[in-house]
Amino acid sequence: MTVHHSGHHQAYTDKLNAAMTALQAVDPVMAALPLTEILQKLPQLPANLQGPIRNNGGGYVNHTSFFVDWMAPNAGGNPTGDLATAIDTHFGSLATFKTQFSDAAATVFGSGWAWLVVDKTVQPPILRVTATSNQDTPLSTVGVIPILGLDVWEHAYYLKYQNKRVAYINAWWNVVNWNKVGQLYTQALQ
Ligand code: MN3
Repeated sequence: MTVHHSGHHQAYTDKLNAAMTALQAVDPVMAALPLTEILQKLPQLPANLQGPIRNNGGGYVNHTSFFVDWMAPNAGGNPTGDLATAIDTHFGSLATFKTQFSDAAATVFGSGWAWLVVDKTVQPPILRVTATSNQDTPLSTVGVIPILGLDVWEHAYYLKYQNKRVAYINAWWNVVNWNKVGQLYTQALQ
């Protein structure tokens, strides 16, 4: 976790800051928007900055949420309240959801993420599992709000789990901070 945070996450942050400085110089109006909005307007950015902001901006937002919100010591267990009800409604059961999510994480080819998102592009909103490649983020789609994500880049697990991604995924369920995920679920619906 220390290497992941102070090494990999920091590198995305530093490179994003450099790209934002470059954007500020050519399009200060765009550069003043929240990062999520900038990621939703990638095609409007200067061509030379689209890749750096997509990769490092995505890396920044994915890791910021991932580290700060979604894991906690002595966590795990089961979701409660409205989130638990919603998982049962949209997936049938918690076990089915966990299987779908774990499968999505295990089958990302190369580097990427698995996600539980609130999809507000349909009404009423639904919960669904999805995956992204590299540092692409669900937040780049207007109306799609990730409330839980799992980093399956090898940099997330190679020190402890070597090539055993599935063992890492299975262990990760023991540190999921369901209280926070429940709060994000409630916020996403507002
Ligand atoms: Mn990572």
